[in-house]
Amino acid sequence: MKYLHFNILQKLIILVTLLVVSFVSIAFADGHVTLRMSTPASATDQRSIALEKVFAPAVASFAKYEPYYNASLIKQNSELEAIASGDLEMSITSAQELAQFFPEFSIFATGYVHQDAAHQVKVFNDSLMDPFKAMVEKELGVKLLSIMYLGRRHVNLRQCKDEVNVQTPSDLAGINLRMPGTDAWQFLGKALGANPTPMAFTEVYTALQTKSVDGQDNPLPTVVDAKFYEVTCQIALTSHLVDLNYVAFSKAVWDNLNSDQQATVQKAAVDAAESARQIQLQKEGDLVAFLKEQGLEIYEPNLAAFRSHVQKMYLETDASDPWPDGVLDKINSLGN
Ligand code: KDO
Repeated sequence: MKYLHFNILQKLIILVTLLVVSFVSIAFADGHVTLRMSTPASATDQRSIALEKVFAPAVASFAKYEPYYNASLIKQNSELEAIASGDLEMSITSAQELAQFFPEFSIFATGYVHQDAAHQVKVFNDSLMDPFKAMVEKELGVKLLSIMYLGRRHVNLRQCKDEVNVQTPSDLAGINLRMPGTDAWQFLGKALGANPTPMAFTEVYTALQTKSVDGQDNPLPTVVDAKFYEVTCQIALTSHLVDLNYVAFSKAVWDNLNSDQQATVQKAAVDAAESARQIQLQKEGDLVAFLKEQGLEIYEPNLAAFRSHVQKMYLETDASDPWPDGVLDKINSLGN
């Protein structure tokens, strides 16, 4: 009997081939690819609803959409690694998460850069995004299919206005403001004048309730969806970040779809984002009244003071060093 002898390189090639073949065949069981989507968002968040109602039915002839909410499959900020290693097919990711791998992405996570939902879409569809998208695809194996609108983030505190009256960044001195746990988020918290505390989204309600933080920042629809209004007293409408998430999709899965299926996935992601954006915008307008009825104090601080302080913090420190030349001007030129 003859035995086959392989050198280390040949063994590695065989192992990688086996892994890829088994991954692809698992992912394509029953002729349908399974698209596991993990997010810290709840099932009632508009982005989750749009993906279920718009994305999933559009791809149903060849893909089974399998959502996991409240970070129940993959913890917040680890989704991109999970897609890269084949443990996940989809996520709703942030520029702050991408900045962990590619510091240039922090430009899209910077306070007072995006002006509104329409500006975000223009920026995402402009050729300025091409090198950013190509880098993520090549180096992480993740495709950014569309841009979702999370909303304008505001400062939401446990303390009432008679205790903390937020007019300028100096009023946030010493305030323990929960921010998500990546560098780009923490820097934004500092730029607002607060003392940022890193924490996963799923822990925020309890942290507010037990007073282990003073506040958090999120758009109004999130404040309502996560019921933060039950454990806070005021919202200062700082609008410090017109927040976005990208629909992230596995490149390995994409490459195994035919061109019609790819076009269907692409369109479904854009349509889902558009549907969620319209509802989110409507909610942002409507929810002020609801939150006031719940007893929250809602007011606009000195926005010029916040904007100039935040912009100065980015431009006058090394936070803006990774931004490629000319991109900020290009983003600004696409706004009003
Ligand atoms: C949050 O952790 O505050 C945040 O709003 C950050 C977003 O990028 C996004 O991850 C979001 O949480 C989750 O989708 C939950 O809404």
